[in-house]
Amino acid sequence: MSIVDQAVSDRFEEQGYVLVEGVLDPQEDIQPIVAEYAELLDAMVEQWHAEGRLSSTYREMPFGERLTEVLAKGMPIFPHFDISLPPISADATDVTPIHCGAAVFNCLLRNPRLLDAVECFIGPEIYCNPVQHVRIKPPERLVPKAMRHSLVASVDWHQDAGVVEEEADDTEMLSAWVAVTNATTENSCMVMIPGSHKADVALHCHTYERQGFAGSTQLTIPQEYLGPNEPTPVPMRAGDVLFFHRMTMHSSLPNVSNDIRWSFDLRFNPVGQHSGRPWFPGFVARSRARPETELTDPEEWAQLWRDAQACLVAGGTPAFNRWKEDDPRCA
Ligand SMILES: O=C(O)CCC(=O)C(=O)O
Ligand SMILES: [Fe+2]
Repeated sequence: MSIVDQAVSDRFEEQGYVLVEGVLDPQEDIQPIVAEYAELLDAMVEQWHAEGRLSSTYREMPFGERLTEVLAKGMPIFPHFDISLPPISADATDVTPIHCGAAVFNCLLRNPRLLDAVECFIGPEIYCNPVQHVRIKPPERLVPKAMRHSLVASVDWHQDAGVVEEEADDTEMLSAWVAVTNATTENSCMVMIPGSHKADVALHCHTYERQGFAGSTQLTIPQEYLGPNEPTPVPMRAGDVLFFHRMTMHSSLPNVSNDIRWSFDLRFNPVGQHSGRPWFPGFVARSRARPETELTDPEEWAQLWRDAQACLVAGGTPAFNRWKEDDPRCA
């Protein structure tokens, strides 16, 4: 029986989100991804140490502590970790880093168990939408204030439809939030507003108290637009996936624990629909009708991002932001 049965899809329809337990296998799926990031962190730390920017390599520390230590020292590790370019493409230069690793591609984006579940929600023609991030959140108190952006610290109320272009409002974009570590109310789990997906795109305002990624503002739904339903935290175990609708209002809690919280948020939509960030490359992750269109090579995926980057750098900035900074409703 599929892990997404009728009860699971009914819950998704009703609440706008549903937790599916044990989608990823700790050994087969999660371990290679963790190893790939450990290698990447190691390479960056060695480089910064060799350049004299770090006084130690912290080689003896476990991954989470080492990452936290390096961040606390002000090293900008997150652009090297993320699996997308910065959302505000003006920030992309020809040296903007991005992580397009084989383990991320094979064990996550094209993970057959994950795609089986995705197929139950959006059907068998599955496009891997390029709006995707890794978020490894250290204990918030240990992160320098200037670095507490949305990949590192808590995230305020928004809908995923609100952070992509308007042309994707009708795209059946499914968000898949994958827990690499356990996520708890102490370490920054997600908080969802049940039923909020039944409304339209709500007003999002630029907030200056919280940072988006790479110098952008964070987009936030003002309190009075959140509706009457009680926000519900969703604790998860490593390997679980939280699926949610593009209109579901959600946020995440601050990490007040002593350890990192690690997730990937991915998005999938039926092939042929607008991605919402057309200057970024998605790919066909599964097609039952035309299997020959599936992208199967992680190197090709990496090349798509390099090509997109070159294009952005050469062509200037696509005007991306549906929310005006001077919207009078946000005053
Ligand atoms: O992981 C987080 O803190 C927020 C993630 C999020 O907003 C999303 O997955 O759409
Ligand atoms: Fe989101």
